[in-house]
Amino acid sequence: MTTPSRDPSLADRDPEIASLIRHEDERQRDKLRMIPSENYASRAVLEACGSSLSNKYSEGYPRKRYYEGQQFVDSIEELARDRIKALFGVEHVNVQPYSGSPANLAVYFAFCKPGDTVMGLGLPHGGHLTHGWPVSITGSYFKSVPYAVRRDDHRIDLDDVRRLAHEAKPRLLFCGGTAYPRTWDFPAFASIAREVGAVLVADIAHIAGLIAGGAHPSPVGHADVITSTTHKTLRGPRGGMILTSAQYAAALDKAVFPGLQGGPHEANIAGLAVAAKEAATPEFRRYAQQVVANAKALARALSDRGYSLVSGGTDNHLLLVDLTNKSISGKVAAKALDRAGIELNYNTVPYDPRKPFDPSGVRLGTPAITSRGLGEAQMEAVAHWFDEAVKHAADEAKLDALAVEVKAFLGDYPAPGILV
Ligand code: DSN
Repeated sequence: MTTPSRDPSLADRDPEIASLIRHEDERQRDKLRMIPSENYASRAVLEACGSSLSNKYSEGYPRKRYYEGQQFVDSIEELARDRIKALFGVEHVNVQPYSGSPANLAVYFAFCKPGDTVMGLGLPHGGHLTHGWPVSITGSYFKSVPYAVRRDDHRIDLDDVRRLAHEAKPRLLFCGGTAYPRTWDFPAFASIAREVGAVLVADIAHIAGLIAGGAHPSPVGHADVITSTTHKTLRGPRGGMILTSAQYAAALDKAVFPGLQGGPHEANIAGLAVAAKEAATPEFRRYAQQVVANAKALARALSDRGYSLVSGGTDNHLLLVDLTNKSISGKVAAKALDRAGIELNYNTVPYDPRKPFDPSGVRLGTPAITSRGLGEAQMEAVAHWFDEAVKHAADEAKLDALAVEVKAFLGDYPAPGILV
């Protein structure tokens, strides 16, 4: 269909890109999307992100901008801030970070000088690059003292965190990660941070939606600063945010702008406002609980099929499967699973003898499939397809047949925001 104006539609202007986006829509419709950091944003969120707000510069903060024309942008950013503040129960929020990594960098800029010591869960144990891992700027410009999970049960050893913190006296202590399937003990981290005079930063990127929905304890009242992305379990647009108390508000705002960034992406901030409104509903609370219930059901179903789960299971939305006993590498399994219609990522497991580019494990989670309405009863089928794909990883015809089954099954579970 053509747009009757001098401003053609995407399909008319650039059929190549329009077609690639349509294929991506279909891919997201037809697959079990199980990368635990991904989700489906609602149609309402996506509409806000694709709006005229993308045309607007608004350097500064609401009512204190460096450009004119902020009559509506100011109200949008204020709504986003107010809704996030109410959702998490915090005094201050900055919704301008472009994503989680810039949000974390702003925290370094607000509190540290190059060379200061920082502590976070090591990347191979489930932490994040920006918590001081050597290949990141945070591990190059700061002295990083990572902590680990225990070898036997894969849980964070808080006695060891305390011992390391007393030795290293970090300026920042990070808790939170990308591949830790267990509950974060925020009060315990807060007491360690207090003992050594560190600023406690809770990076809740993966679990923000679970916290908003009451399915994971909140760091509010324990962490000095909370950073997050907005597009994972929270189901917002791509973006980042920093939550804190009035005490640190000015320093963190200054670190984001003008410290690190110029103009904020107001279209995504509008999308975040919409997501925060959605996340304040009883329906979202049920969603968050269901994400965890599904992950636990899937953990049981995979364990029953002989899969070895890091830490023995999950308390949250994600599972880390060590495939060593199945004699297949994480990368080979991930590629076979993708062909079979199950999208996840290969991942190191703690103390992995293999290299990160071809590690021993895969990481998967339930946020996106729960957004489509799958429940605990459907996790048996998901585990069955997972198992079949791993067992027949070298059989392309079998993998293709599984993908057909997965697609047919998903026909009963419409994907939010996907209009094809
Ligand atoms: N890329 C994110 C994840 O997949 O967990 C972390 O930044």
